[in-house]
Amino acid sequence: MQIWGILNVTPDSFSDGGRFDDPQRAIEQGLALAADGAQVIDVGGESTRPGAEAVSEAQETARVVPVLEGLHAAGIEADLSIDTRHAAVADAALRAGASIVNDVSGASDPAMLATVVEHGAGLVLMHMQGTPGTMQAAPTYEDVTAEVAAYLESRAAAAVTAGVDGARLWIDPGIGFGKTLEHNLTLLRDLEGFVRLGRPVLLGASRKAFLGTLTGQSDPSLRLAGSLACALRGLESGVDAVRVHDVRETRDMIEVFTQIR
Ligand code: PMM
Repeated sequence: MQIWGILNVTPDSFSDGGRFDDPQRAIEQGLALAADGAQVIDVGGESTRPGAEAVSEAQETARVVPVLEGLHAAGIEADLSIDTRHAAVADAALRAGASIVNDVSGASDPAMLATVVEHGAGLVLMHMQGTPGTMQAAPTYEDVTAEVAAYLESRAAAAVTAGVDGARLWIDPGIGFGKTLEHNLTLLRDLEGFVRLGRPVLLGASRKAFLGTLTGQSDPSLRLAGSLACALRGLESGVDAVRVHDVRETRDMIEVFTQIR
């Protein structure tokens, strides 16, 4: 199972907002995540937490490009991913050294799939109900697992039709994006169903709010244990990668569990 390290270059992400909004510090953090064992560094310039401030595409691009260029110039061994919903940002990021687009909106920008194809990039399609501003208001599903899986299959089919390389096309159930606590737990319980869809699966649960609900830890940086429980569940279910803040701890957990097994 791969580890994708999270590098948010935003002033307001829920867990690490403001820590890496200086490009030099962000580059150092990206290199540290890679040294700790991340195979992919996922760079994001727009916070998607509920109620986050809107940023223009120009601002988002200006945040991520120097960091991607710096990591690339430093000869980082990890692959670089750009976490964006905007094709113009993805295009600039792919020119700056990224090779994967991580799109929490399932490639909703009409130009996104063509941009990914033009660069021969990898693509993550994530499920979200609603938009970041409204998604946690009242998430509803008849059958969350079936609906999320059907959405991901239809978006993946559209991506393949557009010419995206099927071997580099990831799906992600989108823990916390338009989901109640019960929806998140159901999706985590049903991960094998996503693995059976036959595409690489990425799981992102690190430090998310539902872990605070379950443990009483309101400070995201104190949600490591809950995050590791989710990563272990991902490992057990056969997902291909976990997207995490705490790379070294996750790597150690995977190493120990793998040796036991
Ligand atoms: N979660 C966040 C941002 N981007 N991308 C994918 N593919 N999956 C996720 O679960 C996901 C994501 C929100 O978390 P952050 O603010 O810590 O980056």
